[in-house]
Amino acid sequence: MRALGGPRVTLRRMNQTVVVAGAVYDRGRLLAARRSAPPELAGGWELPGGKVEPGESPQQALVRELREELGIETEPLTRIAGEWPLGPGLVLHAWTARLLHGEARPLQDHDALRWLAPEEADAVDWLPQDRPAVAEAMRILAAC
Ligand code: 523
Repeated sequence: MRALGGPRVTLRRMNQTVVVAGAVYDRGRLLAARRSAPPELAGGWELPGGKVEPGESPQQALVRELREELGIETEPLTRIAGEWPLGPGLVLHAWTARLLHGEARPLQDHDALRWLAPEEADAVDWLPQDRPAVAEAMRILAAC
C-alpha cells in the first residue's frame, strides 16, 4: 500500500495530471511564450511548462520542460497559490523560477518569446487559463 502524501498522491490526485508552468524572471522581467500548437491554442501566450511525468516532482518537471522547450537552465523558487482546470484530467499549477543561464529560444511548441516588465503585463494576449498566475507573477515582480 502506498503511503499517503507520496508524490503520486499529490500530483495525480483524483487521476488529474498536473501541468506545471514557470513564471521565469530575469533582470526584472517575466518570460512570455507564444504557443505554436495545438491549433486551438496557437497564437496564445503562456507561462511555458508542461506535464509532470510520473516519478517527477513539479520542480523537476519545470526544469526539464524549460530546458527542452527553451534551452534555458532555471531554478524553481515558489509555487504561486491556486490551481486552474485545463479540461478533463488536467490542472494547471504555476511556480516562479529564476533564470540561471542560457538565452531563451523557441525550440519546441512556441514561435515567439518576450521578456515583459510589470507595466507590460497586458502587452500580449495571454491564454485565459494563465491570466491569474500571470497577474500574481507580475505582482511579485513589481514588489521586488
Ligand atoms: N497549458 C496551458 N497553459 C500553460 C501550459 C504550460 C500548458 O493552458 N501555461 C495547457 C496546454 C495543453 C496542456 O496544458 O492543453 C499541456 O501542456 P503542454 O502541451 O505544454 O504539455 P507537454 O509539453 O507536457 O505536453 P505533451 O506534448 O503531451 O508532452
